[in-house]
Parts: sequence; C-alpha cells; structure tokens
Amino acid sequence: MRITDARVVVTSPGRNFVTLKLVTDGGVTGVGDATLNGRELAVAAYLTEHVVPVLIGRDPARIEDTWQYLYKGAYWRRGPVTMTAIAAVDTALWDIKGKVAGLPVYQLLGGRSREGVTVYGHANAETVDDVLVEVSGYVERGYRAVRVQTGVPGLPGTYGVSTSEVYEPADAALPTETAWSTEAYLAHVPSVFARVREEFGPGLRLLHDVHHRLTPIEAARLGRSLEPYSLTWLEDPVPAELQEGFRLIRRHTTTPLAVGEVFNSIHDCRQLVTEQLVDYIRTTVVHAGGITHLRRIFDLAALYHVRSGSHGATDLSPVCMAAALHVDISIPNFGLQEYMRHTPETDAVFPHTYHFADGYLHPSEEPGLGVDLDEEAAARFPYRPAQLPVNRLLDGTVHSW
Ligand code: GCO
Ligand code: MG
Repeated sequence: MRITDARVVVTSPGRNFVTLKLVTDGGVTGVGDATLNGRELAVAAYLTEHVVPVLIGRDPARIEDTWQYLYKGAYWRRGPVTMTAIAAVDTALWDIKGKVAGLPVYQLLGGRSREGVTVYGHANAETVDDVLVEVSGYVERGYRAVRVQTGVPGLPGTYGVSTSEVYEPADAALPTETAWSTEAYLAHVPSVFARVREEFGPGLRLLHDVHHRLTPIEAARLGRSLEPYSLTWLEDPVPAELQEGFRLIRRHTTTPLAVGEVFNSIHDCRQLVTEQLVDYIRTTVVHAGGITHLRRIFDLAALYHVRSGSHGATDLSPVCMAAALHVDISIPNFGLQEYMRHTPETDAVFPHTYHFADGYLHPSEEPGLGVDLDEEAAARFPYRPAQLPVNRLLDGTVHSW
C-alpha cells in the first residue's frame, strides 16, 4: 500500500481549521488535524511545501518510521509549527491503519481502560450570578466537571469570558488588546468559587484557568486561597518556560495544577512531570506530535502519578477530538478531557460519530478515527485571517495572554 495523494485543506466554518487528508492506492483515506490557532497558514505551508512531497509513495503502515523521518529528518526539532505538522501526518496514518484493520483506533492502542471519557465544559459569564446559571446548565446536561471563569470587577473584559454565544478568542484579523490587573483578579476569584461551591455542593468537579498570568508567588497565594473549594485543577497559573518556578507554587499549596496546552514535545513536559510539579498534563494530539508522541508523554507521566487532561478548545478540530478520545479511553492514567462543543457548521464539515452521553464522551466504534472531512462542504467556508489577542497591564505593559 502506498500514499498517492496528500491534500492540505484550509476551511473556516465559523473559525479556521487546517486538515491533512491522505489518500492511498487502495482507496483508503486518513485525516489529521493541523490547526494552530492564529498561525494556521504557517502549518499549511510547512505541510504543503516540505512534508507532502516526501509522503507520496510512502507505505502508510509505517507510522513510527514516518514520525522519526519527519522529526529527525527536518534537523530543526520541536516547535509548534513542526510538531503540529507531524501530528497531522501521524493522526492520518493511525486513521488509515484502523480502517485497514477494520478496528477503531483505540483497539490498536490496547483497547478500553474505561467505559467513557469524563469531560469538562466551560461555564463563563461576566458576573457570578450569571456563571451560576451556566454551571447549572452543564449539571443538567450531565457534566461531572465544569471550568468556571468570570469577569473581573474593574476590568473591561476578561479572557475566557465570551460576550457572544460562541467562545472565540481569535476574534480579529489583527490582534485585539485586552487589559489585566493581577490585584483585581486575585481579590475576586476566591469569592466566585465560594459561591459555586455553596450552590452546587462538594460533588461537582471544578476547574479554573489562569491563562499564564501570574508569578509563582502570586500563583501560590491563589492556590492556597482556593483550597477550601477543592478544585480539581488550577490551570496554567504561570507561563511554563521557567519550570523550576513550579517548585515555589508546590511549596505553598495543595491545589492540583494542570499545565501543557502550549507544549509540543515530551521535553517540554519532562521537568514538570519527573519532579511531580504538576498533577495533570494538558498536551493533546494536534499540538504534541500526534497519537504516537502523545502516548509517549502520557506513558512518562504515568510513572510519576501525573494524569492526562488534554486541551480540547474549539480551535482543535473534530479530527483532533476524535483522535484524543481514542487515546483517552485507552491509557491507564487518563484524568479529564476538555470539551467545548463545536458549531453546527463545523460539525457538518467534519462528520463524526463520537458522541456525548451521561457526562461522558464516547469514541467512535467505526474503523479508524470515525471522523472525516467533507471537502465540498469545506470549500464553502474560505479562510479568514484571525489572530489571538494581546494582553496589557493597566499601565500599558505587554503581559502574558
Ligand atoms: C483552554 C485554552 C483556550 C486557549 C485557546 C488558544 O484552556 O481551553 O486556554 O481557551 O486560549 O485554545 O487557542
Ligand atoms: Mg487553558
């Protein structure tokens, strides 16, 4: 069996997605997500110019060999663009292998380790009263875990809090600018979780995303102030380039930490995992080198009592979500999966058979990943430039986003 064609499809059914579709001489096709929010065309060009030419004629069965060929062969290792491109190829090859075997991909990964994939939804609103309504909506739909974000009094708008129905941070062709005050934020957040716990009791799992905005000592203080509300995790409390900074957070709080949505290789995770500085690692298929590399990360994490908590925002396409669920259902150290529902337009462009029931997502039982790209539908939604915002402190200083 040989790869005869590889198409890179950029489509924007409400937001931009990049998808790689591989075609074989046997007629079997495979898809991989290659979306890097705000930098989509960089990955599309990397694939089209440098990867597609070396794929034509290759044996699609050789997944590990192809991964090594693309990773070592490029010489320039790691980085979000390279690793997203490799992820797309790897995911498409697993899809093909599953279809050829007549098995859903999770069966090739060792089979089920659980009955369903526990997911968390996003409750966000400007005020605490409104966020309580959002949380109860998730509880009614059967969710067991909810991420809670509110506006911060005194700030004109806050990340993770949408004003429209759909949460979409990449909201303009040129970056919009948002404002930030750590003092106002730290003064407000504990009162939000006090209200949520009071209303929903101890059973509901609660999460919160700090989006890399604090210093280690500020994060330590926040973690400690949230301890009475027993969060399942506090996400990205600080930018994670300085990994030893997490030692300081750990010395002061038992609030569990989740990090890794911007990581793209096992080397980004290594210190945090092996020093047990985090509890959940948030790498996912599309940005961390595909199913092959993600499993390597989660296997390392398992040795150190670190569980998976894969990123699953709407800028990761249904192709990534389908693949993530095959990993989630099969690994021993699954923790939680983020799940933001895609729009009906996106679902129509990416028909899939994974589904939500009883608070769980269930991977497809079809051979392969159980997701496809409808190329005709995709062609109806041309690319629109969209970038992520830039964040500034109230005095104008550029701050982490
Ligand atoms: C999350 C993330 C997202 C990201 C977005 C960037 O936890 O879901 O932080 O909200 O900001 O995916 O592309
Ligand atoms: Mg996040």
